Amino acid sequence: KASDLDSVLNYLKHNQANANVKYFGKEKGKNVFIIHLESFQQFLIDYKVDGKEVTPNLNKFYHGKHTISFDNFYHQVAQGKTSDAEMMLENSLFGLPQGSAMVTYGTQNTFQAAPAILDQHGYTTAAMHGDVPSFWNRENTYKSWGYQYFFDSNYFKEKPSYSVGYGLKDKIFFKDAANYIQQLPQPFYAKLITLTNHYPYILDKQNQSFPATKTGDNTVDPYVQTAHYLDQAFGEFMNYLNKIGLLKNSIVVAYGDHYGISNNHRPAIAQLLNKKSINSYDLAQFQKVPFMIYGNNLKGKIDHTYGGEIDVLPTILHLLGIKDNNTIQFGQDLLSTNRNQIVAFRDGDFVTPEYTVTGGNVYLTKTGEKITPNSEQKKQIQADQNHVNTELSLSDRVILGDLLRFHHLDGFKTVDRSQYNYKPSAG
Ligand code: GP9
Ligand code: MN
Repeated sequence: KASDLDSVLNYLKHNQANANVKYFGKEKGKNVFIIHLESFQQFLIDYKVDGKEVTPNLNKFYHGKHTISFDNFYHQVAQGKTSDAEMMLENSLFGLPQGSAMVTYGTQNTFQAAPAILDQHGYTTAAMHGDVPSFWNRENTYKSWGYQYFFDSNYFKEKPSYSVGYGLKDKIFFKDAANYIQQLPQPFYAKLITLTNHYPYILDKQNQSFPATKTGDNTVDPYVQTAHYLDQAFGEFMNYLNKIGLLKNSIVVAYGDHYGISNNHRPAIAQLLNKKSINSYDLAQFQKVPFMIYGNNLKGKIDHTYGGEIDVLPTILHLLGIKDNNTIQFGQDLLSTNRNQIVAFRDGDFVTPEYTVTGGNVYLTKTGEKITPNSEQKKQIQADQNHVNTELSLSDRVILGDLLRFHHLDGFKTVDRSQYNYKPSAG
């Protein structure tokens, strides 16, 4: 019922971070690229194998003169993996504890998603991905989110040699996507979801230009090879954007959606990180993914704030100078100066600048030291835990109860799904 929304609104009233005046509207009117780096973890940044950088292009981007990069940014996905990341990034709502919210609720629910918000601010909106449109129920969910265009695998050239692992190779994907992008009226919001760096990290011989790691774990060792390939594809795409003059009037947001190496591979992870063994603190750290925003009005830096995927939407909207008109967002602008910096994992564990609470243990985040909290620490940790539990359960309530259908706003028009059709026209 409509009144269920009250507790959500009340919570958000007390948990929203102010925009930072230094950044609000700094990139107003720019095109927006969201580059979804499949299974890309933070540890890959500046990582070397045999003395060679795995991802030289992303490293350059990460450290760029006009890139704000975050080094305490965590993925927050559960079983919905990519789809959970998409849900958080574009709605600032958490995925569900089980299954995929896009699959179960994407077709029916009302949303206040990034594409719809930006559409209503004059943006053209498009999602691009080299997999079939039914995967994660994107073909329906994207309509509910207000995407004007969805260029799925039907829009990309097909040839057996163009595909590896899950689908279209990233280099071909970016090349073909560029053709569609050039036809989009500006300003546009374009999301490109990559694919090649996906478990089990298969790459054809001709594209293997990087040595595998040598942990002896077969599902881990080729990870750096597909990551290297993704990096090359990203580099080519950025060069192209620069060459055709699109880069200077765009912001480029690049992020890793979730881990590529799961917690089942502790011995291999230990070897990769050059550690004797791995505990649950290390595994929590290992859930960091890169989050980077390029914009030529931004002064590059590494920002150490603690945050995660839930925080992306308010961050981007504020950079674009868009007041969100009180759409429901559980995240906090990463550039705000009054953030709470409590990063919730979907299972209720969490990380703050002080404490990492995971698997029933408490660690000091800065040192990794395991502690038995004293009464004062206990109080703080309990308060943080309550915050995490509340935000997760309220976000779930929004999705499970389809509460956004009751949330009418002056500045936001509800999306009419029937207006969208992503089928390529015949011929
Ligand atoms: C499939 C791709 C992979 O289209 O996005 O999803 P994942 O397995 O990473 O959730
Ligand atoms: Mn994924």
